[in-house]
Formats: sequence, structure tokens, C-alpha cells
Amino acid sequence: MMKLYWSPRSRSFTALWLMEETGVPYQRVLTDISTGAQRSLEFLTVNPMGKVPALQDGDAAMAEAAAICAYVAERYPDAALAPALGDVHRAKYLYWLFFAPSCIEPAIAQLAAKFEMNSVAAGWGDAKRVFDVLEAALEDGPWLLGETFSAADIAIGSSLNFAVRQFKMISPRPSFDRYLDRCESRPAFQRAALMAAGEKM
Ligand SMILES: N[C@@H](CCC(=O)N[C@@H](CS)C(=O)NCC(=O)O)C(=O)O
Repeated sequence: MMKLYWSPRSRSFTALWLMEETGVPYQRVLTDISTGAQRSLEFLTVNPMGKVPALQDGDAAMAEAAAICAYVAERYPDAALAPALGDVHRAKYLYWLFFAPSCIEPAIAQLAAKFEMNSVAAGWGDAKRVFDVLEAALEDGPWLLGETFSAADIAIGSSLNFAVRQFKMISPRPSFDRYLDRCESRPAFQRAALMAAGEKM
């Protein structure tokens, strides 16, 4: 059984939502970052970065929320969270999976720290461009790949929920609201949100 190392009120939400979507039993290992548990020697062997979420699957250990999404989606194909190799949707699936850590994360950091960078040199351009591109992609829906929900929606939906609804770092936009409402209506999202809030541990 996979072990998910997680902490309440953290980016662990992405991995909790993912595991709940699979429907496969998994073990949650509370690694409360408010107590410094992420710096224990035991946890550092799982993720030397000392950050949650992290995942242990037998002898394999890994971290990084988007990478966990990719790994688990491929490990449990019956959950249908990733287009199969050769499927035309696979290109967009990988694009959005990487867009979350590569573009949304630095855009959020830029907004929080209020720093300016040359947008030609910055890999994410700038925060406005990131959220404008995402807004256009979410216009049609219901999901990033059209009718098919995928692990890319878990990576993007979690980041967007964090930026728009939890921390109100960017103004709501109609397509963001419709998309986040759809994410929130999923039972797996709701179970993960309860756990991430520390209400069901
Ligand atoms: N790039 C990582 C970021 C994970 C991350 O920053 N986790 C924070 C909580 S939201 C953490 O574990 N902080 C504890 C620490 O740095 O000591 C990912 O996407 O999974």
C-alpha cells in the first residue's frame, strides 16, 4: 500500500485529492510541518527537501505534487486519470501537469513577493500572462482536456484554488469560478479538503 506523507493546510492537498480520486486504499502518514516533523531523519530519507507531500511506494520514494500526480495516475490506470500513451490528449495532459509547478507556482511567488523580472527571461513570463492563458484554456471546459477529467485538473485545480479562493492572491474570473466550482463538487475533492483542513486525520 502506498504511503502518503502529508501535513494539514499545505500543498499536501493536491496529493490527498489525487489519492481520493483513485479509490485505491493508501496510508496517510501525518508529517505535521508546524511541529518540524518534516526535518526528521526518517522523513528526509523519503524527501531530502524536507517538504510535503511525499510518497513511498514499496522501495520507491518521491515528492513534488505534480510528479506524484503523474506517478500515481500511471500506477493506477483503472482510475483513468491520464490519457494512455499514444492518445492525442497526452500532449495537453503533460503540458498542464507541468504548467502548475513551472508557471503557476512562480507566478504566485511573484505576486506574493511583489518582484519584477524581465518577462522574456522568466520561464513563466509574468503572472498576468500565466493567468490569462489559464483563463482562456478554462473557457470551454468542463475540464482541461475537454470532457475527460485527469490528474492535470488535480494539479491545476489545486494551485488555482490556492491562489484564487484560499489566499485570494488573484481576482476571481468567471471561467476560474466555474472550473473551481466543478472541482469542488467532486466527492474526492471534498474528502481531501476536510482532511487538509485537519478535520479528519
Ligand atoms: N515543490 C513542492 C513544494 C512543497 C512545499 O513547499 N511544501 C511545504 C508546505 S505547502 C512544506 O512542506 N514546507 C515545509 C518546510 O519547508 O519546512 C511541491 O510542489 O510539492
